[in-house]
Amino acid sequence: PRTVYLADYRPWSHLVDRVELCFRLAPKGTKVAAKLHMRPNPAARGRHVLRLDGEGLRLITLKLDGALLDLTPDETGLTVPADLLPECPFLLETEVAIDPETNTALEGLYMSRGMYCTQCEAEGFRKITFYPDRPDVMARFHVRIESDLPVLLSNGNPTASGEGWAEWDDPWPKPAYLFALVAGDLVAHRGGFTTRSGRSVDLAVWVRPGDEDRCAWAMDSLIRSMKWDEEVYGREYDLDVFNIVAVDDFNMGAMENKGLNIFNSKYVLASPESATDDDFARIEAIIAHEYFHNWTGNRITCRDWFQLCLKEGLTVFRDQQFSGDMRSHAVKRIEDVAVLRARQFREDQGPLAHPVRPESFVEINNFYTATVYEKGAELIRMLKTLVGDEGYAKALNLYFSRHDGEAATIEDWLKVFGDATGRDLTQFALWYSEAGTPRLKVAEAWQDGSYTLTFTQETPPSPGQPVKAPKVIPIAVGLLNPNGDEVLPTTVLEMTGATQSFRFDGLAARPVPSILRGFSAPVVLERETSADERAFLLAHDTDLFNRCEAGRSLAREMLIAGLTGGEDLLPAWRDALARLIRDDTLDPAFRALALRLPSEDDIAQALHQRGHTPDPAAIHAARRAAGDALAQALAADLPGMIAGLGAGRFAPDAAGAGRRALRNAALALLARVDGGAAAQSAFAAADNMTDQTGALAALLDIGQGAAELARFRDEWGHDANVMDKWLSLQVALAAPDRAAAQAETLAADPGFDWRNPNRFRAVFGALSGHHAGFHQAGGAGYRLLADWLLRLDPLNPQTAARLSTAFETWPRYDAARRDLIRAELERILGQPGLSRDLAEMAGRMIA
Ligand code: B3K
Ligand code: ZN
Repeated sequence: PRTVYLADYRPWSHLVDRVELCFRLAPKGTKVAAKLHMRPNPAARGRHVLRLDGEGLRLITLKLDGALLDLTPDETGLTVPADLLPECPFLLETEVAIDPETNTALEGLYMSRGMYCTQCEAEGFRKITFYPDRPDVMARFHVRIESDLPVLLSNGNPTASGEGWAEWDDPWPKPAYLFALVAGDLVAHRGGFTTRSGRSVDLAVWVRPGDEDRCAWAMDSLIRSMKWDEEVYGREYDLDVFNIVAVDDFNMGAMENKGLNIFNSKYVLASPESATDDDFARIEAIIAHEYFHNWTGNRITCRDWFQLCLKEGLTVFRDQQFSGDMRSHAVKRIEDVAVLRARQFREDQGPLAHPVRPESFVEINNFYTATVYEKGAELIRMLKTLVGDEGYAKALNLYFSRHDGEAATIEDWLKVFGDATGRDLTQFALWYSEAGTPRLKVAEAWQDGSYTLTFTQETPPSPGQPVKAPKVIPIAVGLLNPNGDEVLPTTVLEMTGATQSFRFDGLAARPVPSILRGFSAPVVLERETSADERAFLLAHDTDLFNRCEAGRSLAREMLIAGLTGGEDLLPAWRDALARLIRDDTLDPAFRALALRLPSEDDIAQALHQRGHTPDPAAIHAARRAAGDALAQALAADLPGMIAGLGAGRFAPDAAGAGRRALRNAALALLARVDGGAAAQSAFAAADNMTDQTGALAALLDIGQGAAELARFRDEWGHDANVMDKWLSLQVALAAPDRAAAQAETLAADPGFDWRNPNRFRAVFGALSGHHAGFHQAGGAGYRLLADWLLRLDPLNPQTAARLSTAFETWPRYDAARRDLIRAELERILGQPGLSRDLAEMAGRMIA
């Protein structure tokens, strides 16, 4: 397979002014007729052949300005020789046949339980018709759909419809990856929104009959997103309709097709009975994310796929801001950083590390990563910190006015910031081109009322990038007095050198520093300090993020010390945490987060960073022992706490969610000491999914819950998305030596539809997330995952490739485990007919 390089970018030979598409839908032999109104691209000087992408298309007719052409497509497309092409506008017409019924890859036009739908990003449109399938070719689309199905949707505004057909027109030029079509027997949950300039927009969430009572939250989230983008970014919606469709078979979360967002049904449908607080929060965030793409992604799109972070990093940042505004900024930040570390730091430290803007790929779908998305969002956050809120607002306004209707690059983006704020961003640009997570070391000096912080930065090598330059790092710092008063409020230090000192004068006593407040940069902070000081910050820091961070680092040091024969920090951690948990003045959501121990994978990551080889079984045991110790210390408080946080009517708001989170965390602790009695009654009494799964998890965690599992299945057996929780929990909470067997048993059930990505992820995503289970000595977890990846790959390469990242951490482990993983990766690579997706991933991991 061919490697594509950023350096090879050239504009396309032609421009497409208008596209007319006609679909005659059939499960087998859907006919797609396309009229492409084109002309030579003045930016691509000289005469060129016309190369159209196309995969798996049966060409029926091909006409140039009305005359039949006799050309034969190759495996990847169709070439019209230069001497046949006029040097003025012309019309190219094609008709092709495709079979949505047999499209199991869920890319292009496919079927999901009787409905037709599409997924074109990144390069799926070429599976629908011959076309220049690249984001810098933007065209206006008119679409006609012919089908007996009652609901026929596409992008833009509806223009006409009749018995068995409908037509749609999208006035906004767009790249092909934003094309969408849906046809099915669907019902709408309707709503409306009037934009601030007075455009009235018809909103609809389309679902299968029977699901319409679970759409209210998605609609509510959409309306709040539309309003927020007007108020905060000055961005208005630009069509008469906005449609969202829920689809059961979907490779990712959702897709921002112009005016017609298509969602994994898991991220649309919610009721208190069927969805947890986390589900509600995620639905809100994803609805917002896809809606925000209308400006950051659709109106301004990417010149090429290397610029993916231009739309994704920015849109993730925008959805994070939105969720923070809707809920709590501190809680949201703590959660986002936890995800960043668990997924992006992990990726950045392994064989799959790549820059936020990669420079080559084999399969672009493999680059929809935590680095592009989450680290991409961190870069926007840092830019905003560096130029200030006002500078950011100015830059964004300039971005929207300068690049509206264009396909832009990271250079364009940074130039906008330079022009709007006068700042030189040359050094900042390194964040986009260099992979790896910088390590930030801190040294302190105290003399005569002067306190000096000296920082040293170093970014470890990553594949293809042995040497890294110093980056500009915004370090938000505050200083506290020994009595807990803040003597220096949050101040942003700008580090640009490899080593740099900052002095604070006129202090009465040696302060306690609170460094990297709000996680002001995506770096690993390496600061050696005492457990006492961490406990002090956990009790006093005015920055809630760092307050939680103090608890997390205390727990991490405690676990690492225990595992490497260091000092026993368990009592210090346990007592500090117990004090915090009992503090009723603190937001329950915050306390629930502070209670969370670092995950086993995080501990393994930290051990590896410090030159130790992680032992998964020992990590598991140490983490459990710490939980047990905390449970014992709090045993007398827990029943009262649980009762005090109880019930009330369910509302999916942040306050209620925080109370339930703390209550369920307390329940899980109590289960460790009461044998599960409280969790059993909580399960029986639960009237919402958060409490139902919370209690079930508490029971499974102590090796109980068989009766509750059966009751859960009786109640929810009809709802596959809810049953995914049932599957995941059983794997995620299995004893380490049982996890692989548990996954295997669940997957062997004849009712288990492993072809559905949600099902596959529910079982095998949970297995790879079970650190001690997946890395069980002997390699049963590795073998099982590889077996199933090989089974899924021929049907759905994208999802198989994505789940293969379970193996990316192999360099951390002992020789035996490394050999076992390598053997599985080699077995995968040796599979005849392996997809380009999985081949690229396995190849990069083994290299
Ligand atoms: N842009 C899509 C992701 C497409 C993934 C293609 N493999 C969803 C999103 O980021 O909003
Ligand atoms: Zn996105």
